[in-house]
Amino acid sequence: MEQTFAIIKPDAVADNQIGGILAMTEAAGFKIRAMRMAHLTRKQAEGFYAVHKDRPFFGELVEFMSEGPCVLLCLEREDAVAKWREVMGATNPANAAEGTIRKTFAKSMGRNCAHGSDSKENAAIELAYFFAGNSLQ
Ligand code: IDP
Ligand code: MG
Repeated sequence: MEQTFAIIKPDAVADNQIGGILAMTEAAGFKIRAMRMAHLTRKQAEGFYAVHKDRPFFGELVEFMSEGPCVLLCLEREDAVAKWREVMGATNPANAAEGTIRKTFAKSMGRNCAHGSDSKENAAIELAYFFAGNSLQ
């Protein structure tokens, strides 16, 4: 069974959308294998999104991801990485398909309510970044 890493981002937590997003997650066949709330420091957000450090939106992204608490998740199902990207929808909610999490809850390209790993390799790296030593993995 495959695992992926997901975040319910600070915009969705602030807007009381944790339950709605988790309901859609479970309805899509994911098992929640690990979950905790965290208020990321700027350093943690910078480290997590280091791949984007040269992009023009990096400062805004780090600011957003550390503005309030988020929910960190280890999700499991068959084909979890690709399936979570599908259930989450496109980065820009304006382009996300009907019924996806981002279409349902996200407000903008930047404040887009959820994160999902983009490959199995990155899922392993991201899970280790936030759930190192967790026995549920
Ligand atoms: P993804 O989250 O769908 O994988 P990425 O391209 O990896 O999208 O971008 C990471 C995050 O950076 C996005 O989820 C979004 O929060 C933010 N982001 C991406 N592009 C922009 C942009 O053009 N303006 C502002 N924020 C952006
Ligand atoms: Mg990405």
